[in-house]
Amino acid sequence: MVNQLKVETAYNIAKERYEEQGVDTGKALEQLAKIAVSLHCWQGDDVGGFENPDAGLSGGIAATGNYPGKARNAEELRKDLDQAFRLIPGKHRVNLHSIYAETGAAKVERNQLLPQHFSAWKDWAKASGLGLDFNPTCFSHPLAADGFTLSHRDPSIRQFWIEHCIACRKIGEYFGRELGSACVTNIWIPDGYKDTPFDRKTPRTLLLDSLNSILSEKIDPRFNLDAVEPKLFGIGSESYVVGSMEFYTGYAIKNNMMLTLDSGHFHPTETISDKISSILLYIDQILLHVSRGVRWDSDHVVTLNDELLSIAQEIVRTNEMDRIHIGLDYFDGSINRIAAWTIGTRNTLKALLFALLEPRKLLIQTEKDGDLTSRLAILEECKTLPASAVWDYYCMIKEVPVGIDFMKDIHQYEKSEISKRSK
Ligand code: RNT
Ligand code: ZN
Repeated sequence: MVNQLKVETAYNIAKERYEEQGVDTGKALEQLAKIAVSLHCWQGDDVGGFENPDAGLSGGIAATGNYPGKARNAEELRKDLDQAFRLIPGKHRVNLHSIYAETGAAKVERNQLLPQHFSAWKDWAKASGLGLDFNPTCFSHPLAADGFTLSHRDPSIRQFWIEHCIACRKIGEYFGRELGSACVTNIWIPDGYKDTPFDRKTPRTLLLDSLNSILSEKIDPRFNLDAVEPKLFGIGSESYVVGSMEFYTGYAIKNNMMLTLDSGHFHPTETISDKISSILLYIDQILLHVSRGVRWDSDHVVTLNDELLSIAQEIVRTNEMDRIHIGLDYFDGSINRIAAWTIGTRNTLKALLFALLEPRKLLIQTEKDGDLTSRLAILEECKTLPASAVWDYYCMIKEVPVGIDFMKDIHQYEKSEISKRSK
């Protein structure tokens, strides 16, 4: 166990160091406590869902690894999320996909899904004080088998997915109304071609049409907020993705809705951090899917790397925290899945804290004065200020494990719960 007195002593020294820079660590912690991160339920079972345990994952995304003991049903998944939340400081949200419906013994088609199929999730969220977010699942389904959904050339297949997305918006509305916190319902589709298409325009025209049908019914934004998520390429859609960045940016601006920026969805050297300040000039709110791309995969566990720090800095420096929704989106089946949630979420919060500890006033003034030498010097010094002491203290006061101690709880849970699950 980490010694509490040591954590406090280190914090007090750090507090003084930050004060010298004009930074109030107490205020930074207050601000951090207000930020909710939406944990993606799908890390808990490798994007499997409960519709059909034997159906594979499709849509150009892949979860690899066979770490034992993944959640086999909603109860286990909620139990695992509860465990992760015991290790993550603050109050957060959970992001669900439609394949996590609980339909009992009945087979319910995706276009027939109703709020009642998510009432257990809602009850659980309510009891734990969590907000919920939602996603239509336009993949891992026979009608998505050829790689097209909302932009399919067959009108009946397109209609099925339109109806699915409409059903999902209503479920989002139900979550928002029941939980008193707007649900973000995010549409991502895998549609695209492996090889160079001749006609890039037709599928985009069809997608535009489908989105118009899905969104034609207005829903109170206090309950449901709609988002669309672009992507550059997927596995099997390397040459062309219908829902590209330009397509959805245009759509979101024109239709006054949210744009989702997934950090794994761009060219390997292209970052989402630099997009935030521009997009916020034209779009009211954005949803982030914080992830980590590695070569062709867009969904590795989030680590405390330069891009995560830059994303957090942009969220804080733009001073638009209320307009930026932060969600996570990665899936790793090769490690303990609760640890994957915990590590990625703690990293995201840590990065936000580091950004909140920047000497904002000083840097704004320095930049205004045109003193670019000092700006560089200050930014570099900031990197090694004792932010970790502030983080440890935050974990302590939020009553979650300090430092690597969280792994003890993970090992314990592994023994008492996960190891007992058979395949
Ligand atoms: C896929 C998108 C999408 C999915 C989830 C499961 O590249 O990022 O957000 O990861 O919907
Ligand atoms: Zn995503």
